[in-house]
Amino acid sequence: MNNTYLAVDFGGGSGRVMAASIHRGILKLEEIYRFPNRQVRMGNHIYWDFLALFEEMKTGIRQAVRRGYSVRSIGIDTWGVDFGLIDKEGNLLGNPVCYRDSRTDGLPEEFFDGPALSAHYAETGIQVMAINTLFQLYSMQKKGDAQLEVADRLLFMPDLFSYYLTGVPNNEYCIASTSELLDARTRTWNRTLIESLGLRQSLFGEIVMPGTVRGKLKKEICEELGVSEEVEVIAVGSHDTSSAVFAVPEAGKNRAFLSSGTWSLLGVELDEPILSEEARKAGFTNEGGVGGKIRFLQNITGLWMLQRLIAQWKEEGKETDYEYLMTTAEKSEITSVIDVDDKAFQSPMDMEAAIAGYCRKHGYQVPASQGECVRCVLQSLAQRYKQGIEQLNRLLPAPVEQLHIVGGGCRNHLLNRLTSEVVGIPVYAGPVEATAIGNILVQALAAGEIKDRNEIKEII
Ligand code: LFR
Repeated sequence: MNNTYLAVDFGGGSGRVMAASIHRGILKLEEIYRFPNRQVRMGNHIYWDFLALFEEMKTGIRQAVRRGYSVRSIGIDTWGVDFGLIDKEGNLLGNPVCYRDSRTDGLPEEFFDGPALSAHYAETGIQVMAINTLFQLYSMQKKGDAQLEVADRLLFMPDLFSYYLTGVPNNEYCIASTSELLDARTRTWNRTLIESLGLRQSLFGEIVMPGTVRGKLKKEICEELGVSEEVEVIAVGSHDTSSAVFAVPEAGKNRAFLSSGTWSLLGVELDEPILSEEARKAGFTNEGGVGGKIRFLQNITGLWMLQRLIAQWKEEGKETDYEYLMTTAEKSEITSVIDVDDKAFQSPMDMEAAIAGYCRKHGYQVPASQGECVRCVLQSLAQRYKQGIEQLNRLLPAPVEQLHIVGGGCRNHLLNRLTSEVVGIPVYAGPVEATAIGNILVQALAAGEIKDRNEIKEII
């Protein structure tokens, strides 16, 4: 199979390598390889296992080759904000730390006083969140982390994978925008902000736009993977959400997207950022999108809570069959609605206890069964989406008329139903593989195989 695009998509819970080709408006997509992405608690930190992930990516590419795919290009996307630092020789200085690590707790409050916050938002357009790169770097700087002293370049996760495939260090625009270190209007590094952090400007390199070439595969990588030396790594919307949003059909106006996975990203695509105080106060962020668009969205704690519950129940030897959990949740009559974005749910050791504790504290009915617990989480998410849409409607010139749910989470029929019951506008679900599709569309555009994303009529 000639002219295959490979999408390597790393999510917070798992990663996958997908192979795709396009023929007369039909996009054929095959999942080649899927692997877990585990967070490692070690010493005082939570890390990503970068080395294992890099090996898994190579395994996936090799398997695609073994299945007879002739690779044309590769696009890589990952979750946002996290990064690795490399030295002059290209050595990775330490495993990337996970954004759920507590090293940034309380730092936004320490870094900004009130008025500075508004000015900062007016420049970066990014919702201040402790997980963001800005605060991760601030925490390292405060502790005098030796890595910063010897670092030559900062590479976000997709940049890092791309670097070790090509040997070319660059920062892709969409992922860089999640750092809270870019200027939303000029779409380049906010050099003043970098200076105020006391960081060397040279850490932050060339910003490449989606659709451009990041680099060719290194010779030794080609040999290892069995691919031609002509294979290029293309800069896609390398923040997973930017790829997912790019896969949402464009037709029709006033359409909001909900990219549903570990996180729920709810918002709209705009041509220019909204940098007002109202937008900031409502918790909106202006992230960089493919094609120079802005993803104006809220970061909502998504299916993370459910993922943690299931992982925990598995360890405890309880029932974890998805259908069973959803059926019992459907029958459950608990009415408790929790604030899914509460800090208590960010990375508790025991998610079930965190939910019970929250309900007790607020005088809500405490879930007494697995079904009630799941129901409580899902209806809370649905309510949160409703609130997000109301907030969007207050900020946009015209109200949202449809909600388009994409990503793995759109397979959760109960959540879709609960959402459509409360939001009061038509809800459409799919595609599930939006991130991989968005990733591939950008590669196909770069190759000149399609002229715009609406050319794809069917996905198999
Ligand atoms: C989703 C996502 C979100 C981002 C979060 C943390 O996978 O990329 O967009 O806010 O992960 O990086």
